[in-house]
Amino acid sequence: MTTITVKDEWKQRAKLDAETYQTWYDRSVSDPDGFWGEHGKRIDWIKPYSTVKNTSYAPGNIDIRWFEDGTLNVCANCIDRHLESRGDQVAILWEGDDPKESKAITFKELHEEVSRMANVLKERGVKKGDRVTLYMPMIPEAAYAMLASARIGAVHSVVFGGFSPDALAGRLEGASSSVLITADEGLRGGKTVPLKKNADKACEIAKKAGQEVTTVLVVKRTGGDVPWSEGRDVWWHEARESVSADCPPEEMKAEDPLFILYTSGSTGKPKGVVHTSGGYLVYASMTHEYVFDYHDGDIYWCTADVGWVTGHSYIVYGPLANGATTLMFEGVPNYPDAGRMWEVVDKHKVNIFYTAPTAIRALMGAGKEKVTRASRETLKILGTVGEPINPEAWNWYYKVVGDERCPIVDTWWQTETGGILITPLPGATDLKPGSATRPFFGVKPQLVDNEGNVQEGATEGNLCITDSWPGQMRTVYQDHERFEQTYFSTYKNKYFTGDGAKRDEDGYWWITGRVDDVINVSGHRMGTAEVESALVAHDKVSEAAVVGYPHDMKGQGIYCYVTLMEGEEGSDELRKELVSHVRNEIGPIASPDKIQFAPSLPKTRSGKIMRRILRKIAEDDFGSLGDTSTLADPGVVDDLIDNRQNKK
Ligand code: 6R9
Repeated sequence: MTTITVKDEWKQRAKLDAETYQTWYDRSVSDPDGFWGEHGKRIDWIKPYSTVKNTSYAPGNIDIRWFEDGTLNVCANCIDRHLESRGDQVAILWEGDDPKESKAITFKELHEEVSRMANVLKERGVKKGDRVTLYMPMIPEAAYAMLASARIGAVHSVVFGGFSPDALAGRLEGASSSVLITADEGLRGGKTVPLKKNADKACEIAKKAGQEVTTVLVVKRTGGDVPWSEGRDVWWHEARESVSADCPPEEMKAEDPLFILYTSGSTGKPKGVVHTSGGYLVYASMTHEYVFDYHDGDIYWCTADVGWVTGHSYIVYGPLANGATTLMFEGVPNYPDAGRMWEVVDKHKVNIFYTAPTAIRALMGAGKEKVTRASRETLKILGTVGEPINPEAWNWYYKVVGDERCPIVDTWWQTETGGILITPLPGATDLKPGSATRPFFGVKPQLVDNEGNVQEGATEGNLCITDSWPGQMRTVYQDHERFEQTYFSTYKNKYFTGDGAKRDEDGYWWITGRVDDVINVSGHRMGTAEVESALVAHDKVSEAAVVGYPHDMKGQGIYCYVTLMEGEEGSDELRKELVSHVRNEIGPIASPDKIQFAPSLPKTRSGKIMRRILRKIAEDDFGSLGDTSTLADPGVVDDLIDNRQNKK
């Protein structure tokens, strides 16, 4: 196994070296109050906190509070506090889908736009604690809307612009949100996305379910024709003219919610993950500074979408709290061609670049020349997130993109964790391709076996975190019981991540992927249960079981076993129909890759589907099916094998 030791150049530039990392880490876990009490001061508080950590993982009493008696405003921390020292510095550098389009927004301009949007929301009756839903393309107004909500103490819920009207409706209902911010259309890879049309459909569906949306604030992006509902719909470019450019930030408690973000789990509907204000911002800004070794003046680019947590913490909140210039990209990596990313790097002189393994794998396939035609000389740090990175992709990223000059930070974290938990620090951590390496400050990872026994030494197991960190989610929106059930009931007194991991002889962490029924398709998290319920909603389907299988590009692909209603015949046409049905129900990211029609599914005598077997067959690895004797009808398996869709 290759190890890349920290290079002298990295050390010279870096804020932290290996020794400091160790000293800080030891203190962060032995004296969390002292450590975080000090680092909590990195952001501005209106009223300083006097307590730091007050957290319990005790069964029946999951209670997580940080900096509890302090007050602050997250938006003021991301904008106002920089006005004096860097008002004319660029805050958001926007690169359009079309390479000819870009713009720069300074902190002063950001302050004005966000204040105006906050006032428009107020004018429409939005108050502290109200939920504002966003369904936006990657344009600066998406960040304005998040920050404007934070400014007035409203709680934003961003829904990825690729989700379907149904999915959006479910999230509007879930958050009882009566205000929606969207755009006429999005633009990605030269194609338009009908956001306003989808939003209208979603509002209709939500209304039937009892959740009326009374304001739809619409940003004009493409100028395309959109349906309009008088009284409810408001154009942002018109509304901004008639409000003041001054909006004093609301004083918020550290534990007041900042946002809800829906994410997939192994069962049921997506959960509303709730993050609060103080601890979240301390953690997002601190990880942004040290993981990316951010220095004043660096141009920082995270390619995520604001619809995911990475966009929240590492496009908007972390970087802006640190006064960074954050690049926001509207387009896709392969438009106009697969050299776009590196062209943008040169164009905007990007120093820190953060993307997903799936993008790296796709660009790898397009060949070296697309990379080498750009100089990339400004790059200093490269990062990845979202799924395990295979060593081939890691090496290509390191050698071809970074010319072996830039450390790679493979950052492991989750929507629930708010910020990065396991990662190298440039200048401090020797790298091993494919390993997320070591825990960040305050993070105590642990491996347990399926019975919950703690595993010591170099071994493999289920990844838990034994104590709280400031960026941790606080609850599932309006369902604290589900919060406990999902994360704290499998193994008592610890947070269970749902991931499997290995720890090697050097104490390095290697994330192996989900051990629950969550699959990770191109870095997008999805519950197999969600895809199953979309499938059975089709009137020709009686039953469905969905599993992931290894996919060269996407990391995991979606494999569906479908049992049809009596009298229905499986055909390629029906396959297509089911694919488009799932896309409509959830969104294009959930498109099934393989559909196998199965007269029946392998079940235990108590009726439980044996997914272990289905996974093996989907992987074309049925030589090791294990014990099938508990099946109600072992004969089912032969038919499944004969008709498998992934024959090698
Ligand atoms: C930030 C984000 C979380 C799941 C997580 C894990 C996988 C994320 C990873 C990684 C291996 C990494 N994951 N980063 N696996 N190495 N560096 O992606 O949040 O969308 O909630 O997904 O993604 O399986 O549990 P989210």
